[in-house]
Amino acid sequence: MYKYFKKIYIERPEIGRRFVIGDIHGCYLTLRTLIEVQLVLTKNDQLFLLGDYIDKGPESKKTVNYIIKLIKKGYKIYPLRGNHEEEKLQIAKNQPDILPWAFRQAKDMLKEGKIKKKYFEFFSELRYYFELDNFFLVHAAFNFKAPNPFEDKESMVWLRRFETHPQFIGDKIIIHGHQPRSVKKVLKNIEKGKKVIGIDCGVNYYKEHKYYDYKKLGKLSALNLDTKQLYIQNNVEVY
Ligand SMILES: [Mn+2]
Repeated sequence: MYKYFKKIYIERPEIGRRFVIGDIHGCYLTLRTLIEVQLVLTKNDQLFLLGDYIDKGPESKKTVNYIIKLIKKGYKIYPLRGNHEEEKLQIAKNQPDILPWAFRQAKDMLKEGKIKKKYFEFFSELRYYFELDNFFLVHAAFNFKAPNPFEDKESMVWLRRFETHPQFIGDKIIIHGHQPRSVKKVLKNIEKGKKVIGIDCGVNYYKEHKYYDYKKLGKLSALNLDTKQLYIQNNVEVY
């Protein structure tokens, strides 16, 4: 169904721009605002998504439907797999009886206790990483201790490590999500020319939280890979 997901190496578009958006976590209105108002995405552009489309925020199903709809309309969308999608597939395979619990924040993505076909197929076809001319894109990180980091799928969705490895990566910059950080920190890393750049600005951490400083988070960001401009969208969800 989503055949072009099969490609790992994605060539630069002829005339369009290239954007990457980090963890969306059910923030459908925020995503739409970022894409339609700020980026004003066109069908010439490429848009890479770093995974974690569901949970935490209010609109998991709408978020995934929106992504699928953009793809069907002919937008060049390249979605990666996050740990939240990976986890749901694993549960469907190994412990289907706990699916209602796993989807407690996205109940309408289930039908009779199973993941609806549309979403099961979409999750199943998500790639773990993309390679571009100057970049590697991944949800979490690469495990450079593995014999072949590109085959260590679990690490690509779960690992929390921020390092590069010229032997595997060469000069390319790794762009990832998975761990929220402040806009200030993201901008600093871009400016310093860091080889690993996390762009998850914790869109759901917009109010007091045990671990995260919500005053610095609660944003969804998009990075233009070529100009390095960072677009910041505040959380606009209705909870
Ligand atoms: Mn994650």
